[in-house]
Amino acid sequence: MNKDQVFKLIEKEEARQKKMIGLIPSENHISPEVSSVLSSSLSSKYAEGYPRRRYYEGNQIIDEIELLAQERIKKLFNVPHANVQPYSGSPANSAVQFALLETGDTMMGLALSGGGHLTHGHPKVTFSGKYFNSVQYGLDKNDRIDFDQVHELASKHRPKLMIIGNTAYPFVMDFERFRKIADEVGAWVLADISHVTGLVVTGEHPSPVPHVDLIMSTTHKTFRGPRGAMILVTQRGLDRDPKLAEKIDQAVFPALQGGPHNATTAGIAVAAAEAMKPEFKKYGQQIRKNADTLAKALQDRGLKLVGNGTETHLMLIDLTNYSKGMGLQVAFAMDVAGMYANRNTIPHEPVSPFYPSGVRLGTPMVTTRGMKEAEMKQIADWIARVVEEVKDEVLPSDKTERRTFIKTFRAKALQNKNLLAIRREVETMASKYPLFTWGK
Ligand code: DSN
Repeated sequence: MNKDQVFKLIEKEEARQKKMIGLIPSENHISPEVSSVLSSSLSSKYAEGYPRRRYYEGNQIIDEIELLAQERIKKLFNVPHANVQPYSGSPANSAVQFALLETGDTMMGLALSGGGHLTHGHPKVTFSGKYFNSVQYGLDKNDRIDFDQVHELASKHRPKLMIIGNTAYPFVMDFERFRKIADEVGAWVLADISHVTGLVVTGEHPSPVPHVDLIMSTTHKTFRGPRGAMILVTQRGLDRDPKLAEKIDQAVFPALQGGPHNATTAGIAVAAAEAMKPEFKKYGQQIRKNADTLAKALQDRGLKLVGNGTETHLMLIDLTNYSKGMGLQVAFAMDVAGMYANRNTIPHEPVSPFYPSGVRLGTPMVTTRGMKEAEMKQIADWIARVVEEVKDEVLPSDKTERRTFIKTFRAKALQNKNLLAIRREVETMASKYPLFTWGK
């Protein structure tokens, strides 16, 4: 039988990933073991409910798998309860909010413009901004979380839930300081550590466990597992409300979800076992070394970084010294040149999320492939050459002219000889690295 067209497309996608360099901080390459679990017969089973409390028969083995995933995650993070069923980060954050808040209750989160997430209360367009009274905090003049503002807003609005978490904040999160403020107003604290979970496991980022009630994390970023999420309840959270774990479980199922994705659950169990290995510790350390090296090399080449650097796996190039709204042009040109990243707003974004002024970069994927400091310097050099190539492509201030400008810019960039020359160099280097390695 001829292979379905989808398989040909998968081969193409794998080839694309191999010959390009992935710099999106929220992506990673999974191990062959996680990958094999994801395409197993576990996908063929319904398992609504929780282990030993299912609504379908035939779940004896699925129960063992889910219990194994729970046990490994609890051990890894040293928490008394883990729910591994959320389909992804946004449903998991909604489950926490659903478990703790009533419609109209007040919650606080880091604004998107400061590197927070949509589900942390972004107004108008998200459930968290629509159904709850959302108060958003931001960054100080050094682009760090503005704890004075957090304190002021918390005292004024007395939120029931305070979220500390990020998607584009390059610095370490001070959970202890956040907790102290939350305690003054009696708020629950949720840490969304999706981006830094792998770094928390390896000790490269402080753990939120002693300071928060709940932790939410996706499992596919620095944790390097399948696309999914988990909600952890800490001892502190359980001490405050012995029913907290039960409330979380009920919010995930039946309140918000149906049957869990069993193959993903198994993938989380495998990823947790991988994260316990000494090699994973080295992986976390190398992510950080690579991030520091990439950040410094970019700055040496004259590029400006938000907050002047990074303390994690990610960094944001601030392109406003060239012109406002340059993120799309640079991210597109990088893609033409063989390196994929994403355009991103910068703190106090002067244009808009669609035409932002920054590009977000991260080192989890390149580190998984086995690249080290020397390769980071080379990548920084290529990025600087890309920026140089497109820096005069200024976004029109007239909104109606923007679409035509972008269309013309894209067509030109695809033919740009210098970008295509960089692409050949990138491909030569990238093709020497497998997608996944345990490193040396
Ligand atoms: N989409 C994720 C990221 O790129 O950071 C967050 O949900």
